[in-house]
Amino acid sequence: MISIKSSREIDLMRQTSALASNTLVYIEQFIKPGVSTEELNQLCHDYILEHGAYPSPLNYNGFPKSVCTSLNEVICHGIPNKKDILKDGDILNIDVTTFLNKFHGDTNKTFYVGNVSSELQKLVEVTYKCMREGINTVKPGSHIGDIGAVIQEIAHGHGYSVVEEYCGHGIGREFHEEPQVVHIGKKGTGVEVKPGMTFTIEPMINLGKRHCKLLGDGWTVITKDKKHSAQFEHTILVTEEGHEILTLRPEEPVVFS
Ligand code: EYF
Ligand code: CO
Ligand code: CO
Repeated sequence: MISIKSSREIDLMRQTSALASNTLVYIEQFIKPGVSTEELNQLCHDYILEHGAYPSPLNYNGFPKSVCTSLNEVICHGIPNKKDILKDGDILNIDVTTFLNKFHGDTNKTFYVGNVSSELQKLVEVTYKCMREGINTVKPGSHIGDIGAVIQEIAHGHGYSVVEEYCGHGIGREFHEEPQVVHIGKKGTGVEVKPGMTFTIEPMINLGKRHCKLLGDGWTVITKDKKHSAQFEHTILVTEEGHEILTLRPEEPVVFS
């Protein structure tokens, strides 16, 4: 069942999503060579608690930390730890989900650590474009398959691959609700989009092949070929007119083309 949020529920979704977004803005100042992903996790954890919320990933299905930190060849669900020390040239995704007033808001961003090669900058820029063009398809009467179709076209057009095993998702009172938002697809297929739906779009784009490998810790997903992967994520509300990006940061354009 796909939940359609009431105007009161939408207001609560706006509040939790704004906090998730603000957490990414806050953490950026600390992302530099020499910092550990454990320190970044603690800073995010404290910030979220100070704002009256709970970090949704902590203890979710047994996940041990408050945010996911996915470095270089890590695709998603990287576990913050003391041994992962950022170095010049890394790319680091931080994925934040907040639980505030009984609603979840979910967003992530891939950050540059110091000076990043032009090859990796291109991967990150194209991944952002994939997410924004996927979001641009969303309006009443569009289909979930339209999102994946656009993402796939852009990524493949640049010689990149799209991860198929991990998806965007409905979000609200639950961290993960229906529908699944696959990042590949065909235009006009899948669930029809309706006002009041809230879901994430979170494409994971690989420099090399699409295949993944789950590490022995049971959480961390890496690229099988050990090449870099990038990701961006927003929580989206479907409106009568089109959509609203609930986790938009001040640095981002409202309209992207
Ligand atoms: C076998 C987790 C559970 N799952 C999803 C739990 O949607 C997310 N990010 O945008 C998302 C974030 C997290 C998450 C953080 C922890 N988990 C991970 C891997 C497997 C699993 O269940
Ligand atoms: Co997320
Ligand atoms: Co998500």
